[in-house]
Amino acid sequence: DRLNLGVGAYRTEAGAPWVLPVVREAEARLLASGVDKEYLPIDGLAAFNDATARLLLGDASPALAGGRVATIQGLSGTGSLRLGAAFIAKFLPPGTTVYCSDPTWGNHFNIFGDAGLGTKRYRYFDPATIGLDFEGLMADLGAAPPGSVIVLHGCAHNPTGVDPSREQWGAIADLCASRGLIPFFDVAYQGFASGDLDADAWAPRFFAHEKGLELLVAQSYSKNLGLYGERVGALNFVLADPATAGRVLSQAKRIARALYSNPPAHGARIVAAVVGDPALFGQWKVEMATMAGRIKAVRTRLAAELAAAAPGRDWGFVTRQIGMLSFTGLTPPQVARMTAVHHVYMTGDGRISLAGLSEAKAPYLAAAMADVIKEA
Ligand code: IK2
Repeated sequence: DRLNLGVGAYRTEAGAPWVLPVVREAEARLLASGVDKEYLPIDGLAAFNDATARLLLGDASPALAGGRVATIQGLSGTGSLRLGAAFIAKFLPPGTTVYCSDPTWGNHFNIFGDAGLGTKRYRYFDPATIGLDFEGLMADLGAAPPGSVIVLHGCAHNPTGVDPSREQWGAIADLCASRGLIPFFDVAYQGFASGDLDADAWAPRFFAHEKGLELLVAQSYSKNLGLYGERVGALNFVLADPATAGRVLSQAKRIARALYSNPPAHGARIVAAVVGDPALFGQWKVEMATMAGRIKAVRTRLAAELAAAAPGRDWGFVTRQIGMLSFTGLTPPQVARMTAVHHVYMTGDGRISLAGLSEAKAPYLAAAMADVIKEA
């Protein structure tokens, strides 16, 4: 009955990793076409960069039409964030601080810290409601010095699964505009969170198009296309004018040249093949919706099982949260008991990956959670 809910990677209902059939098909086509193993250009595969920027900003993006976007292929989400961090460290004024949500994906602090940048936290999660501490967030960002960089999770916040509402996003965007803060979106779950590529890119599109903000966006294809080990992603800069976009791309390439010379080709070719072919693109959307749908079904089942096993508590947060991760609100001693007694493995902060759970095992997890809550 033991459960590994620590790893943030998709698993099937049977608990196995899943190579998307659309990826297998794209790879078969690539192999048949006899692609070579030559280096890519420093900024990556042109067809990939075009596809990834359009996926992010939409086909009708005024920023893309205006030539105001600089896109460089990166080493998945992590490497794209790291490239952006290096750019900030090199070109923004010394002492520029990067604000990350409290809590955030732990690697954010490594990424920005290793680039030599100072980091601070802004309030995000309210343990009392297992929801967003919106007032704390606005107060902390409102106190950030102008020119600070604000890391925002585009959708499916890791680790909490708690996202701002569209109205709240609007207020955050207005604050960034009025205070001169620079948004840096981390988009690691586009299409994987809700099953809809456009819905999951709403926030960065809104900031860029409706509010006219300059911003950075790191993208990852680890989750939505299941390309974890291929390391495919991108860093996008949305800028005020095409001349700036040209200069920024040129400087980003200089940084990439020194860090890793040029990015890996295989995963980028898969993305370009899938997005560039209407049939494969349609198939990807179906397969993405399958993953998102399974996780939603697991959430629904777990919430029902928890309500039955521990009826004294409000378990509504399980279905309110989005994406594959859920902050359970379990304390460190409760997490320790989950592992020691029930063999349920999760991160020490009480985060579980619902991708590692099946509907069949939801009753076991609910019973274990009910037990540790009772004990504490
Ligand atoms: N940014 C965020 C917010 C992420 O969640 C991830 C992926 N994290 O992996 C899941 C986990 O927490 O166990 C990334 C960036 C980086 O993804 P990539 O694998 O594309 O570098």
